Amino acid sequence: MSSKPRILVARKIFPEVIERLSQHFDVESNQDDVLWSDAELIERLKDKDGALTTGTQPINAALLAACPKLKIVSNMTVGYNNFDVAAMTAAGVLGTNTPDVLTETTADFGFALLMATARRVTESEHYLRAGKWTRWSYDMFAGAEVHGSTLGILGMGRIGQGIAKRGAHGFGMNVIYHNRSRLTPELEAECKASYVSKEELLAKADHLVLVLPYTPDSHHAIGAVELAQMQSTATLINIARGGIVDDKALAEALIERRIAGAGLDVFEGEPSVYPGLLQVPNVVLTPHIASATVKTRLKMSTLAADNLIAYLQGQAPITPVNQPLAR
Ligand code: 8YV
Repeated sequence: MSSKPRILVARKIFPEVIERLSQHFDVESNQDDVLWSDAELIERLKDKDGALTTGTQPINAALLAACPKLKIVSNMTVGYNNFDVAAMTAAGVLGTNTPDVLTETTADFGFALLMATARRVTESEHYLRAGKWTRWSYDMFAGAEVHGSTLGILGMGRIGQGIAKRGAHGFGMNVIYHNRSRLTPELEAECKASYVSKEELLAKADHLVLVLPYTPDSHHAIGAVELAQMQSTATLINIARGGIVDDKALAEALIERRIAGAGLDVFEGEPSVYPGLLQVPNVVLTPHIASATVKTRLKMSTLAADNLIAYLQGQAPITPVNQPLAR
């Protein structure tokens, strides 16, 4: 029997990363990309020392109790709301994520979604594809201005700052933000961003981008009440997590044109999408692809692998999210 630590790779990833992991570990991988139930995941993980996960596998007290050998769960994501961090810490299990390597790529996509929403790119493409374009008219798909407008950012971590810089420096936007903690004066100057209350952010943003982590506190942070505080000409962009927006309230606001449009990369209960959103024309919908470039996904999976290799070889993890208690 091999003495290498045993790990599970829970979803299909780059073959070269599996190859690299195999040099260090006994690897059970899911290159067929089967979607396992929670019970199937536990069954495969119960004799493993580590796991590489992709953010959709819940790591909770029940799983931890059933997997006594587990030492590390390495998420190939920056957001780790699939982790019950307190339960992991108590069980002596390290969690790691993949910050930094996806910041610029995800900020690029936030901007792509903002521009597509403001300038009604998908709505007008659907019209063209349906053969409805027969003549020019002065107000055909007239949208909202991007350059020189007010960019609001809710959640001002690394990705929020990346979006702020694109808006301020690239498009001459007036950038306002709200966050649990205020940035340092140096960072505010770098991002050309001003701190405002959440109320002011909602009232003043022409384009409001959500980039905050999903926690019990941020559940439905944007619901009917908040949408009512936005301008009727404003757009809402969510590249953070489903569940931060109340999708039903948003669909109603879009139908009634209480806001002008929305760009959504994430959905509560994804990959299911609230049916009302599919019926609304003034919304751009993408299937959680903000970090999806080949280079960035390779960097994310490599960092996730490096965390496993370092920690299971007795070294410090590169990007830990907790400090597990001794077992
Ligand atoms: C992931 C993400 O691709 O990193 C994150 O937090 O949302 C994306 O980059 C996604 O979570 C995979 O499940």
